[in-house]
Amino acid sequence: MAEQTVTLNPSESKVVVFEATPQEAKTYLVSVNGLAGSFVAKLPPAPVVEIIRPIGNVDCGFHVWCENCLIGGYNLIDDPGDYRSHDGDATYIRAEGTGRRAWCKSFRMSNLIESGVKINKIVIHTVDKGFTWDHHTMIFTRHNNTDYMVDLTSWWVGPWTHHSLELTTNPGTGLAWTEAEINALIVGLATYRKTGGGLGGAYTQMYVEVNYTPAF
Ligand SMILES: [Ca+2]
Repeated sequence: MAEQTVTLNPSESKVVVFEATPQEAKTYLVSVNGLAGSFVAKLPPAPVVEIIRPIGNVDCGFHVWCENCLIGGYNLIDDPGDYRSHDGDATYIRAEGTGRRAWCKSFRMSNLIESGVKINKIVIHTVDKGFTWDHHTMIFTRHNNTDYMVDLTSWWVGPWTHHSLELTTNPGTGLAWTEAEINALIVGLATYRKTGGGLGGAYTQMYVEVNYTPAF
């Protein structure tokens, strides 16, 4: 047990410091020569994953060319749950038209429920489909009006398929995401289509998992 002897003259005071390194998360009682007090040792909070979803359409930086976007857009890809519970062909957006063309569509996302958090990473999830024509699965995040695009596939055709993009930093800053950036997050989907008319790439669901550490 730590011990310090302090001698005081009348009207004199001194600060006495004892250091303690708690080994467990609990309340520790402190007694100094009959003076009782306490302190609480807490574990650091565990990371939490919160899902945010599209809540609005935002103009895209390049050619918008999109079936269904005019009648909704974001609410066609806000299917609840995760990528295993998407609604498939029920609601989706897709590239349309003829010829080899690029297409994109971007969305504002909901805010985090909790505040005062430290963002560890985000993972953007999408479920998309290559119809009769090949497409590329591309996801971008926007920062200061610039879109930072990541092409996740080469040309492909296939059924509804889960793709995701993990970002530990904001590509626009090269730094960890801030809470303000997440609450103003704009995420986009894009595709190329190889050639011809008919059905191109389609998206039925998109959401973002935000991994953060709550305030201590
Ligand atoms: Ca859908």
